[in-house]
Amino acid sequence: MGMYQPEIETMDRNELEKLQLERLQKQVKNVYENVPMYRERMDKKGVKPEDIKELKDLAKLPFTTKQDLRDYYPFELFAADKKDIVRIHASSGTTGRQIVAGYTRNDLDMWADCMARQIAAAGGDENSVVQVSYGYGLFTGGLGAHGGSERIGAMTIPTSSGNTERQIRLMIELGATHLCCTPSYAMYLGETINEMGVKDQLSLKAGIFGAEPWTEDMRHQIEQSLGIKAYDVYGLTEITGPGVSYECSAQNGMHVCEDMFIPEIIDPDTEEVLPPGSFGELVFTTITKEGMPMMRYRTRDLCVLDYEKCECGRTLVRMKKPAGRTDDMLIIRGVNVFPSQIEEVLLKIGGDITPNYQIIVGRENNTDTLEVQVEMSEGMLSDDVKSVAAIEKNIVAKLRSTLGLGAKVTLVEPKTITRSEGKAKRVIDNRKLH
Ligand code: ADP
Ligand code: K
Ligand code: ZN
Repeated sequence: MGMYQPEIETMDRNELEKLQLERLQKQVKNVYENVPMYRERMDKKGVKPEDIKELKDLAKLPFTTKQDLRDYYPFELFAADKKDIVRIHASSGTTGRQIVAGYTRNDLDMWADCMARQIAAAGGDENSVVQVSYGYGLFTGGLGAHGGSERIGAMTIPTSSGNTERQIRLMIELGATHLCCTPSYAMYLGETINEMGVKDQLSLKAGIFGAEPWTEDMRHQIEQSLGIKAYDVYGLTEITGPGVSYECSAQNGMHVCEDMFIPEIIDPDTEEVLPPGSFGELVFTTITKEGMPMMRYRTRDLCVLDYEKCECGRTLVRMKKPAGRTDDMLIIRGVNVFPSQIEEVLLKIGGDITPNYQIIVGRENNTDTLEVQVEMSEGMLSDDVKSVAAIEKNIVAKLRSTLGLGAKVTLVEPKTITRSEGKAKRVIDNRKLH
C-alpha cells in the first residue's frame, strides 16, 4: 500500500533518533522559556534544557497530566503567542471537565501529514473519495480526518456524524471509497446498510476507525457488514488528535508518528520508564508542536510498544491496541473490569445476540452490582422464554469465567439500546450518585 512520506515512514532508526533528539532539545528550550509551569517543574527537579544530551534524558523531564490541563485552562500551557493560534479543539470529556488545545498553522500542517499517512496506508490517494463521518466541531475527529484527506488530495465529503440514511445515500451516490468514523458508528452504519439492502451499491474499499477502543471481533464484523478492510487509528486531543499513530495493511499495531511524538511506556504507579515490550501506561512528548507542546503527557491508555520490524516496511514503532484506560477501569467488588472485556465476550457469542450492550453498575446492601443489558438479534423471539433464559445463562457463565465475577444479564428487545453516532457510552455507574 502507498506511503505518504516514505522518507520519514521508513527512516533508518539511527537517523530517526538523531532527528528526535534535535527536535526534543529545541522543544525543551521552547517550553522552558515560554511555559511557566514547565519552567517551575524543571527548576524544582534541577533540570536545565542543556541537560538533555541524549534521548534517554527524556526521563529527567517532568510529567504532564490531564489535571494540569484543567488547572491551567484555557491558555496557560500554550507556548506560542495567541496571535499565532489559528484553531482550538476541546476533548470530548469522556472523563471529567473539558480541556482545550491550541494549534498554530504549522501544527495543523503536521497533523494533516499524520492523517494523510493513515489514509495512504489504507490505500487512499488523490483518486479516492473520503467520507468523513466523525463529528465536526470541537471534537478532533471530523476536522482531523478532513485535514488529512484534503492533504492527500482526495475528494473529501464532510458529512459529519448523524442523519444516517442521508449519509448512506451520499456514500452510494458520490461513490465513497473510504469511510472515517468511530467504530461504533461504523457498526451502526453497517447495520443500517444491510437493513436497507444496499450493500452491493457501495464503492467502499476501506475504513479508518478510531477515537475509542474496539476489539478484533468488532473489526471483523465491520469488515463483513461493509465489505471493506478496517484500519485502526489512534490519537488524543492533548497530543494533536487522530493520527498520532496509524495502522498499516499488516493490521498489527499502529505506527507512531515518531518524528513528531516520542512515546514511552511507564509503570503508572511508580512512574518509572519500562523496557521495550513492557505493558504499561503510554506517555507522549511532542517535539514539533508550537501551540501547546506537551512534555511527557500521561495518556492513561495502557498498551505495549513493539519495535520489531513491520512487514509493511515502515520503521516507525508500533503501539498495540490500547487494552483500556487506567480511568476506564471499573472496580466491581474489588475486581478490575474493563468494558472491552465484556464486549469481547458478547462478540464471541454472537448469533442470537448483538454487540449492542450497556453495563449498569450499582450498589445494594454495600455490595457492588453488575448488570449487562444485551440486545437480541432481529430474528430472535422474545416470547421464547426458554431460549432467552438459556442465552442469558450462557452469557452469565462466560462473563464469570472471563471476569471472575457474577453478573446479572438481561436480554432486551432489538433496537432498544441507543445507537451512538460518536463515541459509544457503554457504562452507567450509579454508584457515583451515592
Ligand atoms: P477524551 O478523553 O475526552 O475522550 P479524546 O476525544 O481526545 O478525549 O480521546 C482520546 C482517547 O480516546 C485516547 O486517550 C484513548 O483512550 C481513546 N482512543 C482514541 N483512539 C483510540 C483507538 N484507536 N483505540 C482505543 N482507544 C482510542
Ligand atoms: K475516550
Ligand atoms: Zn506496518
